[in-house]
Amino acid sequence: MKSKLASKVLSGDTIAAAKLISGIADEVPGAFQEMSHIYPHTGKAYIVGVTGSPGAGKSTLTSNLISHFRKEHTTIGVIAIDPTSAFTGGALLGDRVRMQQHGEDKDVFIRSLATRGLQGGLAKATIGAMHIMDAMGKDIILVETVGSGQIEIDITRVADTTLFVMTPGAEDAIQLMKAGILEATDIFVINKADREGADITINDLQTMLSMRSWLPDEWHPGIVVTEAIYNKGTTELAAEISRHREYLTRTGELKKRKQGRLKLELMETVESLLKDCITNIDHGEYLARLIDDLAKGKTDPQAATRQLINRLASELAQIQKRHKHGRKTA
Ligand SMILES: Nc1nc2c(ncn2[C@@H]2O[C@H](COP(=O)(O)OP(=O)(O)O)[C@@H](O)[C@H]2O)c(=O)[nH]1
Ligand SMILES: [Mg+2]
Repeated sequence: MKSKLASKVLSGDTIAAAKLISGIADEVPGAFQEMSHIYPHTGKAYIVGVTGSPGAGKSTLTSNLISHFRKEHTTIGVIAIDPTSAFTGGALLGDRVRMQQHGEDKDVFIRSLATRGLQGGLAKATIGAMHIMDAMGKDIILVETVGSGQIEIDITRVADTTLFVMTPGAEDAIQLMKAGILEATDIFVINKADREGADITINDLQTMLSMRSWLPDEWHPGIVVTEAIYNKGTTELAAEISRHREYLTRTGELKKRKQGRLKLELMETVESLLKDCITNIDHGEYLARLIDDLAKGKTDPQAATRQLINRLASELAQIQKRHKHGRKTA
């Protein structure tokens, strides 16, 4: 039983990989154990986040990028977490024909994660899917998400290169600034340039970027103009991604981003473990009592926290004991 799924994944079995990703999304305990066999094989893939409003053309661009990278024999993983175009009835990424073509390519592995019903599991499932595709040997992993706080995973904190896809007239300057998109984006894509107003959008964006102050050697986000439905601008976009990748490598920033990603994952794992542990003490009664005491003014959040930490320490010690015991008997 142990690591059966993981070894299948490592040998390139996509059905096993899909099963493991679902296992993580559903928080099946065995899935996390399988993951420990996956981790040693990770750390090589390059992560590209494709963000932007629904309908901006993220999926079409993603599909174009897949075709482009495949010509260079680069192997690809795709994780789609766009709730509006998540895969329904066999239509992947809203582009049935082209995606079906990629679907037959064994070097392209596409996985859609529906946001519905996943909640707590989404960030874990996304990171897990990334590790799995990485361990399967995918060179580049494209993660499509609506981004900017609409769902719980902030891809800009996870990706090596973050693309923000906008369309003429859709996003105004203030919105970009308010959402912090300007700082979080490595490459701006102005898609649907066949539509009116692309020039204005490019101008606005350039003005905004020129108002920012830059640190020496800081990356200046590129602007790439595309018409994804006509596959125009794909080569330029791929070139800009490579230019950013070279920049990250040259400056040592790539290593920092990877470490940031690991830190985020570690901290989130710790946080969810501790929260689970706290809510499970005495089947939830301990926490309920503590909240009751707070409500009655018998304690305050600081004192309650100290009390909680003491109790947590003994709970964790027991978990550790059980874990060690479990290991010996396994
Ligand atoms: N006019 C025009 N339409 C486009 C372009 N790129 C994508 N679309 C269309 O915009 C719609 C949304 O595209 P999609 O890739 O699903 O967007 P997503 O929701 O961001 O993934 C689809 O009907 C596409 O055919 C483009 O460059 N020009
Ligand atoms: Mg989409």
